Amino acid sequence: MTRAYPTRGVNYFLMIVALLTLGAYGARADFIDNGDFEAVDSRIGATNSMALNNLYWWTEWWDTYTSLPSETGVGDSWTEGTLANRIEVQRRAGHGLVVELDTHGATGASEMFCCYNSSMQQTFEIGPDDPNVFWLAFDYRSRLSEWQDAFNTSDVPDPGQGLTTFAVGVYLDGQQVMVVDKPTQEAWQTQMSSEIQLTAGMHTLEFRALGAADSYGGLLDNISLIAIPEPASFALVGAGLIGFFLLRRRQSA
Ligand SMILES: [Ca+2]
Ligand SMILES: [Ca+2]
Ligand SMILES: [Ca+2]
Repeated sequence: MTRAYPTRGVNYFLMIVALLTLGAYGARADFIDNGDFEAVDSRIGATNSMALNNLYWWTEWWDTYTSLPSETGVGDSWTEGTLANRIEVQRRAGHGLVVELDTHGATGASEMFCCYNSSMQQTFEIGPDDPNVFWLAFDYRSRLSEWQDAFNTSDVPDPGQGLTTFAVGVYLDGQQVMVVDKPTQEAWQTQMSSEIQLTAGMHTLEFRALGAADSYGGLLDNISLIAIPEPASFALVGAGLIGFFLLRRRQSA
């Protein structure tokens, strides 16, 4: 009989933490849909006529699309943003599908259709009971080596002259909140915004290619908008943890 009590204590504790976590995150941890671009279907690309679910090294590993599917198939998909001109999807080692917004244009891969700084956006809703403070996080890397191979130079493009060709701008409701421009960052690196305040209602997150439009840009993956738990929730979890360990110490003593 005495052995049953600690086990039940642990279960109650886990249940309380789960409820607090759900409460803190408004029942979902991420407000962006298909941020890793792994939701695919048979839609056909505009440049290489490749189905999105058939981008592989042994076929054609990239194409451009006017929109990308959502995970559920309804709502919250990525669509062309204010700059339009297609969303370029590529398959990259270790990251599956990723996006590069310095894209080729419509049908035909000839130079006259290359290149456009394009953009993509997603509209999402913050509910009345959701948190209002967020971090935006996403993975980024540049294509410096590939750019150097293509242009037969060891230079970093546009050194010290504003933005390089690998720059990406991030906009919330049309306002720029981040610019990432790291030409020598060729290993994937997670970028993190400072705290972002968002009121309840509809919002638009947009990514745009900046710098020169030359088909080489910044690669993007794993975009997420993470709710920051409110201090009260942290305090409750902390109090629960302290109570739990005090209980355990007393029982083991
Ligand atoms: Ca991915
Ligand atoms: Ca570029
Ligand atoms: Ca490109």
